[in-house]
Amino acid sequence: MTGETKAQRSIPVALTIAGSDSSAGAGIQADLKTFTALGVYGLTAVTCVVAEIPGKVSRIEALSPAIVREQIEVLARGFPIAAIKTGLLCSANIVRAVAEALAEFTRKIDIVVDPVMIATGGDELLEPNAVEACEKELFPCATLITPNMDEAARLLGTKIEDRSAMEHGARALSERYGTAVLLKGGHLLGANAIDLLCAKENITEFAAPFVRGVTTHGTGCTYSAAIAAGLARSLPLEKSIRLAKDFVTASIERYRAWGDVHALNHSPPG
Ligand code: PXL
Repeated sequence: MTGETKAQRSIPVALTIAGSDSSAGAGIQADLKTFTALGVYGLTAVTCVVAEIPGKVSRIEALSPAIVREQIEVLARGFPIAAIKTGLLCSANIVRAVAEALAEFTRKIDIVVDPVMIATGGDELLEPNAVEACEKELFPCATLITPNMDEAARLLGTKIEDRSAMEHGARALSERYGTAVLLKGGHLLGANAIDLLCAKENITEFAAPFVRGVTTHGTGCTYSAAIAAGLARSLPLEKSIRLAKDFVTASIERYRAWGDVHALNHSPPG
């Protein structure tokens, strides 16, 4: 027995609904490591299993929509879930099952939707007809959606090539889906990785030095999980994003390497 009090035992709970990445840099593995590092107890609802090594997806197998939904429903009955994130949902039927299961949480707890479509290595992860299901059924449940530039371009149907287009894009997506949008700029603007939050028509910028020469995947998963961890700890949205951005930047800077194989390092901050 440790000397922990009851209050110290009951840490905030966050749920990730995402795919399994066998290489453990992205997906539910990244989410769980992130939740743990940031002082949150992580629950998982697995949507699919991806056999991969960094940079190369070998095979994806989806689970049935029924088992995805059941994981969420039993967890919701058993735990005081304080925030949820979604990652790779794989198929339109899984998107619909998740949206149905999340309906009871909408506007009651924070839901961060990372609209994962394509892996960093370029492999398609989401079935094309699932994008429409996300737009119609899932995004309306979200507190925040976190597209990268490729995902935003796919949703908007136009390329985003400079900062003013980023701002325009973030506003357009926020208005269209009635939710806050964090548009992740990646290396678009040179030395800094700049993300723009559009929330209630206000734009806020989040910047960090762009870390070069590291071939990692899973930064998007880690970022959205870290935001959900902040929200689960009752931090405001902007503060959650700031801390999450610092955590992702540190995870890249402290990357693990085995020869040419690199992976994010999700150790606790500090
Ligand atoms: O980084 C996107 C991503 C999300 N989720 C899973 C993945 C990947 C990338 O490979 O495997 C499960």
